[in-house]
Amino acid sequence: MARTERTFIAVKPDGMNRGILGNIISRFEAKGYKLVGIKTLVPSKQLAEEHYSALKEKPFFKDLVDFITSGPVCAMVWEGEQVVVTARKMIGETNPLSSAPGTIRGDFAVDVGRNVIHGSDAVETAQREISLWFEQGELTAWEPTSAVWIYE
Ligand code: IDP
Repeated sequence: MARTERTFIAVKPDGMNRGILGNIISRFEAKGYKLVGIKTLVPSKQLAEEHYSALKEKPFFKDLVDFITSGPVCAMVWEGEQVVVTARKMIGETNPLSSAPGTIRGDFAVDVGRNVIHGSDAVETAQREISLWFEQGELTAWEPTSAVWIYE
């Protein structure tokens, strides 16, 4: 069922250090999505390189891996109808200066290398990223009492 679609969201070290994790979580909660996994960690180089493996030929790959491993990341899994594409809309464009006000990057970031948040770009990518960052036992299946007020 589409309502059980899941996406992987990570608040990067810049977002953590700037104290905007709560604001970001609030946006996904207020939208009506369900948090099914959350943890903080400083990612290993191996995890970061695997996560961004599609970008390994890019000139900014080393800086990206150095940055994402430089401090805490809050890794999350959010669930709900069309959550992958909707989260990307809520996040904004890769370049924060191209991101509309009201989006997370539009509201909180300037530089592409400090764009505060990651969100999976497709359902298949989300599945790969979730299994990379989380063990099965770290995810919680639950039904919020608010579900009847969010889904018809
Ligand atoms: P996305 O995060 O919007 O999905 P991707 O193209 O997958 O964008 O790139 C992953 C991350 O790599 C971006 O969020 C950004 O932090 C960084 N990045 C992308 N393009 C550039 C660039 O041109 N210069 C520096 N960093 C970049």
